[in-house]
Amino acid sequence: MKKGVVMILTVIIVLSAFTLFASAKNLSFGDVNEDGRVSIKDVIYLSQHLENIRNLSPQALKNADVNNDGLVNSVDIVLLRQYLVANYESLPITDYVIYGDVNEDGRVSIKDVISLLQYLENIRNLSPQALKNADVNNDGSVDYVDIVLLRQYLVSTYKSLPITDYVIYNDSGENMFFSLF
Ligand SMILES: [Ca+2]
Ligand SMILES: [Ca+2]
Ligand SMILES: [Ca+2]
Repeated sequence: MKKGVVMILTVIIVLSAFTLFASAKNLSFGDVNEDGRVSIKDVIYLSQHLENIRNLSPQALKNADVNNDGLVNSVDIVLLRQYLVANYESLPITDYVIYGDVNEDGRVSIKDVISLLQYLENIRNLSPQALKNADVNNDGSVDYVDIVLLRQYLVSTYKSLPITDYVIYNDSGENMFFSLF
């Protein structure tokens, strides 16, 4: 090989190695406190940021978007916690379900029952992620059975989600849901 060609190849290889390094640095999902690790400290930093008691650098904000959806919010905290207890193997986490979190605020509350009711009554649309979360019994469809089970979960009839072992003595769950109120 000619010396000139070798030189050009060397430059290309060095440059591509540098690019790899640079992009690796940009993809530090979960490393909110920028210490090069993903740990409980990152959950704390992210919580503090969302409570407006800590500012994050632009890089830290990118790292904090654990599900890579362009938003930094409570959902990222939920997923970061789950990652730390080894429910997920890698970051970012783009394929996930937070059962019951229909309004996508990272919590399961009465607000989710309301969002689901509005969806079932055709007065509100749900995102694809919200629809996954809304399938509380994990049967592939979002209907009144899910809202009955979600309501029961909130009054502690069930301890965890999804609820796959249950009995509802009504075909659709619709009458049962309205009888709960
Ligand atoms: Ca996010
Ligand atoms: Ca919620
Ligand atoms: Ca369902």
